[in-house]
Amino acid sequence: MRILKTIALSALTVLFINCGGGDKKEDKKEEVKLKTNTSTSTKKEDPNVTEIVLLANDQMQFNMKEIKVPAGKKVKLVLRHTGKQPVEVMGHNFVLLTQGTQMSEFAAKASTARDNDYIPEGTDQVIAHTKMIGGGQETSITFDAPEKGEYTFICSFPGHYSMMNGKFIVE
Ligand SMILES: [Cu+2]
Repeated sequence: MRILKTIALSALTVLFINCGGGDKKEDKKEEVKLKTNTSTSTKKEDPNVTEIVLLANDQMQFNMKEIKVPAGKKVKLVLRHTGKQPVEVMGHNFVLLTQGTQMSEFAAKASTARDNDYIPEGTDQVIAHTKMIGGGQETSITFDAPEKGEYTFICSFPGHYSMMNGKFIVE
């Protein structure tokens, strides 16, 4: 009897261990499934939205000097700060200016608007802008592409616009 019990117990133990192992495998499968789902959902593109990913770094640089988007559609602009510096030191944003706006004049006004995220209060010279972000952060805005033409985008953090500017072309 005692031997039988021991055998039964060890059989149970083996079963238990097997089950444990099996569960772990299941977990891994779940993880993979989740990852696959995420990637498929990001691939689902809205044909009416043009997505732009703009990078900014600790060297006061955007990775694009020119952004082209089609007219008559929405633009989703994702701004990603790939640096490490905090927002107070190396903050970046994306500000799209109306045509005819003097970049340097606007930047001078913006640099005094610290309490308003460096956007001049009540301005009519901004088509769209993101919030100011620091290293490792990401933000996005979605807006209607303005009418066909050439526009200027800048980062309005004090002292950044001369290096951080580019053309935004709607065609
Ligand atoms: Cu900046």
